[in-house]
Amino acid sequence: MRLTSAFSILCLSAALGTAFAASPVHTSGHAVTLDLISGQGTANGGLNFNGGFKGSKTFTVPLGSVVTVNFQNMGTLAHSFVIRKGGTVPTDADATDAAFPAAYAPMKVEAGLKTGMTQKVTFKANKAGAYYIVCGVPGHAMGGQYIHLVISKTARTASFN
Ligand SMILES: [Cu+2]
Repeated sequence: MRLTSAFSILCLSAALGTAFAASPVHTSGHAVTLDLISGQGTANGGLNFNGGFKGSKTFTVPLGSVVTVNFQNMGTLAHSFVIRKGGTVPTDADATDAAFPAAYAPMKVEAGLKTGMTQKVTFKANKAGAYYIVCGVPGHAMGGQYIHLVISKTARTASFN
């Protein structure tokens, strides 16, 4: 019973934390949502995801998660995203680079989404490893618009750091 109570308090704290800190990740069983925001603020001249660029931020999700990406472009330029395999620093990305079916947006990755537009995609994170989230608008990856995504065998909840 004590464990159950502690867990309830943790969950309440997590819920409150989400409300106040606007965490971009949420985990509910195997379902994970990532609020991926391009052009959030002026970091790297707007060529960023959630304020991160050149790999300075990392989303982590548990292996086996069904990941829904709520993508929103808050920047002044058009942006897109592709989840592609980690390794060599990405210099570009298009839909054919996607590491999982549907792990990109919009359909015309190179054109991107205009300011204020949103798109939701869902994919199954069924291969553990290191990935990049990269903007596919020409020049943006070269300019540093990429962050990390880790699909983890050990993580129990999604996180953003
Ligand atoms: Cu971009």
